[in-house]
Amino acid sequence: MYVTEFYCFWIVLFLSLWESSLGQVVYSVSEEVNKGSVIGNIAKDLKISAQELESHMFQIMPGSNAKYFDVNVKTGSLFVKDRIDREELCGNNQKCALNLEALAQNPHRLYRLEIIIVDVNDNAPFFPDSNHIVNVTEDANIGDRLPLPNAKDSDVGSNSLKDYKLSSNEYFSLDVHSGQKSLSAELVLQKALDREKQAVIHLILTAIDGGKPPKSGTLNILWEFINTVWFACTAFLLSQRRCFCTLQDKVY
Ligand SMILES: [Ca+2]
Ligand SMILES: [Ca+2]
Ligand SMILES: [Ca+2]
Repeated sequence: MYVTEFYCFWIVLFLSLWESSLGQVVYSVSEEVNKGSVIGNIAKDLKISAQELESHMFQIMPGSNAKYFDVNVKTGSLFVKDRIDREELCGNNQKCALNLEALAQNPHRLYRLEIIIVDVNDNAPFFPDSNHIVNVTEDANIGDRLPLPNAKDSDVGSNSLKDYKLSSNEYFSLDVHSGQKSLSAELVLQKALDREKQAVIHLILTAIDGGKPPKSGTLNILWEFINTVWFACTAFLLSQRRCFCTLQDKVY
């Protein structure tokens, strides 16, 4: 049978059987389970015997989701036959459900199955870049805020990004904001900066998800001071195409 004829056969059969479909059976299975994992016993749930499954040539109908599941007609077990990656199938959608049709013949019966894919915490939060360099003058005021890059987490619900933590330091506190779809963080200056005392400040921002156990990702934040005189001279150079200054800190 040619491929097009094969699919036409199934489409016609599907349409003719739609009215005789027998409700829907709902299962759930965690993503990333091993191939061969049993989701449920379809014979028991459809209230038919395993022997009838075999004699009525019970089978999962072809379709985009059929590659993930199969039925053992000798036992009635509905099992996983390919890797199920919730993130690939459903992205950020909170609900992830795959629909299947199963067919028994002589007499023809169509069964609809819904398989809910349960998220597992298989992704750690991550930042787009692992390093973040901040250039700042030491004239920054206490209370000044600096937004930080947002972390992302491909999981959903409680397995997604839940909090940020900042490494212990004497200059900055962390202010975390919860939006509808994202969690962001800002550094807030708590103590006057002094380049002579500490030329470089290295902080680590950790993004943590709500999984059990939680996963995390880190961002290295490096503060580098811009000399205020050099900063002013650079501006002058750009506008006047000339600059006469020395690189002395805080000289006006
Ligand atoms: Ca996954
Ligand atoms: Ca996660
Ligand atoms: Ca996941």
